[in-house]
Amino acid sequence: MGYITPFVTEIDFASGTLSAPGYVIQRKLSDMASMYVDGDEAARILADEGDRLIYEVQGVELPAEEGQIPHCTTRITAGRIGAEYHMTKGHYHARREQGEVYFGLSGHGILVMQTETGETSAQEMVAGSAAYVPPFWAHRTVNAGDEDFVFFSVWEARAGHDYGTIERDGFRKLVVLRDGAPAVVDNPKVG
Ligand code: M6P
Ligand code: ZN
Repeated sequence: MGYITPFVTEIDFASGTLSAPGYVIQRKLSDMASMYVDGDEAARILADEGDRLIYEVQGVELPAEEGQIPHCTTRITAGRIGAEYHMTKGHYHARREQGEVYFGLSGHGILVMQTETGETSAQEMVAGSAAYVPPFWAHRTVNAGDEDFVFFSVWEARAGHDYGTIERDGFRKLVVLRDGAPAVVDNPKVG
């Protein structure tokens, strides 16, 4: 195993900014337009308003080896694509038996999860919420508020990200604005 000396990272809860990020990933609408149920509205926004930042991940860089514990923040901007709130791409772990922990730092989110056998779950997250993503559950976070939603994540280094299964199958549940409030509804495009 790689030898790592101890370190501390300072985190700004409002923005998710790390004092010394090992990497920063930005996902824009153009990176994930096809994941929103209203593809026409995603295309209209890209054409009329230009690209927009959906979320940013800042993490510490660690070797992808057994025993290492990667951790990062994610900041999802406020906004919607049609009725659907800004969200992450979402993924299964390549190693399905690996779980993950999320901790809310600021704002209001909904953690949407599902299994390959058809179970679904949607959990509210605010500052101070510790959410458990059990093994075998795909996970996507959604900003259900009107300010940035920021959370901290911790997982095992060999879990790996499987995006392809979600890109192919989608999530069964969407988070949309309905009657003036966020609502978790069935995805009409997933049977
Ligand atoms: C959380 C963790 C990360 C993940 C990030 C963004 O912070 O689960 O591993 O990268 O959310 O989600 P995604 O990778 O699905 O875009
Ligand atoms: Zn994960």
